[in-house]
Amino acid sequence: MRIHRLRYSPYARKVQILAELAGIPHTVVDVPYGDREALAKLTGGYIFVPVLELEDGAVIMESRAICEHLLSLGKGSRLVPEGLEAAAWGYHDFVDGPLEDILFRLASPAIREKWESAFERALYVLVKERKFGAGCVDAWARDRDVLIAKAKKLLEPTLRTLAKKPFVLGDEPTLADAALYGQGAMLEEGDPSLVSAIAPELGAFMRRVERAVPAR
Ligand SMILES: N[C@@H](CCC(=O)N[C@@H](CS)C(=O)NCC(=O)O)C(=O)O
Repeated sequence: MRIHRLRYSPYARKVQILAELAGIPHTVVDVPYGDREALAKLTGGYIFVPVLELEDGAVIMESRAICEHLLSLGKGSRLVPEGLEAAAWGYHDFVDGPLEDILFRLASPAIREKWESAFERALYVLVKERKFGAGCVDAWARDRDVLIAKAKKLLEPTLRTLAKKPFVLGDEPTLADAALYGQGAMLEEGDPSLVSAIAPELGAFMRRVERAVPAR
């Protein structure tokens, strides 16, 4: 099984940590941002990440569908405990929706600077500006403090839970933690100081999730 990803993608990092937490053997393929020829050939034209490539050559696109597949394998089912389905998927959807909507804006100016080539930086900005309007990445850089305040507000209940429990739904990691981890990984990929600017506890949570990955 191969997970095709961009390092900064919160959805890709979510499915990667989910596979790791579930103990599902896999290889990570880093897609060059400016050259997605192989990915397009593999998928028949879909050039977003993550993409999960199965042993038989089948591909699964869309991170939610990839999570569903991973959860159906091996120890995956433990990551959505019986009776907590609504909480686990509901939190997952909150993270991938409203939370991501704030955090990707916060991370984007720093991620732009991380691309190696001028072409990749330009492509990254083009993709964002086509959707959010001219100058949006620069505007998000200026709005950093406002975005951090919004992120703090959205994460307030999560942080209250994490002050009492190691993971979002209690004592063991679940799909909910994988989703939140993916967002933290995106922020750290851009600028690690963003995580502590939102809350130092978030960084501690990230390391706790990594330590929860079973040894191979
Ligand atoms: N709904 C999709 C979203 C996938 C998506 O938007 N991926 C982004 C990275 S987070 C991407 O591939 N962007 C490519 C680009 O910016 O050109 C999922 O959950 O997998």
